Amino acid sequence: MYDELLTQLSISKRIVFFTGAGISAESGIPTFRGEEGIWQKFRPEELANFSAFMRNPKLVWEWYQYRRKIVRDSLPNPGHTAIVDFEKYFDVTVITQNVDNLHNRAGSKKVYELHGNIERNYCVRCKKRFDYKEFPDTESPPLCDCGSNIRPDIVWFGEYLPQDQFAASEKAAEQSDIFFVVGTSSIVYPAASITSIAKSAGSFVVEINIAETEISNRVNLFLKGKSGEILPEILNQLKMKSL
Ligand code: BJW
Ligand code: ZN
Repeated sequence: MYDELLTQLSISKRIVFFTGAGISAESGIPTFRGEEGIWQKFRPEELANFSAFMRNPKLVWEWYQYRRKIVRDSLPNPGHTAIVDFEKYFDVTVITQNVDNLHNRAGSKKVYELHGNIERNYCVRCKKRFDYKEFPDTESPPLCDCGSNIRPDIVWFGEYLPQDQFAASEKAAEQSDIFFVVGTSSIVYPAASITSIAKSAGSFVVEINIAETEISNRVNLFLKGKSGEILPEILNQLKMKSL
């Protein structure tokens, strides 16, 4: 069923999985856009930028506490675990836009986080870092010793991505033999530009998504369906081939 892909895999060493909210949808974590997306209920301009946080820290903090609860009650799904299993055959890098920490919890070894991690916080002024477990039930945003608000370690709109994570992602994309784009609408920049870097460097780009996106007509292979079903299936076929 995936003959072309299996042939490519047989001559590949370095594989990148570039993931978005869709890979965690089957873990019960809502995506951002689309009919079931969280932006249908909550307005990004009120919640996902620094001025909104400074205007109404309580509202934004509460929203993240609510999201943290969903994440903590979720488990990695077969899509996340298939990516871990690919490590048995390839040098695997995960570049994720997700903040849910599920790739790390699944056991992936090399994970670059482009948009932060909901499990972490830091002080808006002195940048001291805090784990969310330090304030599990706090409804209002806690204050740092320096007197300033502590915020979630999430990259909001208009903010720069962590430079070390972005630079390492660009390098991994350039060096990849196969670049999987999994469960992302590919509309948020600069993260989405990583796919173009891979493509320009000659990587074989495979998109896995339940629906066509901005980039579907530019990839080498588009596989329509759930990542939690397609990724384990690719892995199964790979195992059969290498037996
Ligand atoms: C499945 C599936 C299944 C479902 N299996 N598939 C115009 C105005 C304002 C800003 C801009 C602008 N033009 C460009 C910008 C910049 C902006 C941007 O890109 N905006 C676009 C939306 C237009 N970017 C930024 O602001 C970035 N920073 C920046 O540019 O800095 C430079 C700068 C500095 C100073 C001044 C100005 C510029 C930062 C972007 C940070 C994004 N942050 C968020 C987090 C929000 C907060 C939170 O989490 O609480 O990151 S936004 C949100 O989108 C989140 C995600 O990581 C990101 C990407 O979303 P993703 O993962 O693709 O999810 P969805 O929902 O879009 O798609 C899910 C997909 O899965 C769908 O395709 C489904 O079909 C699929 N799917 N189930 C497989 N089972
Ligand atoms: Zn501080």
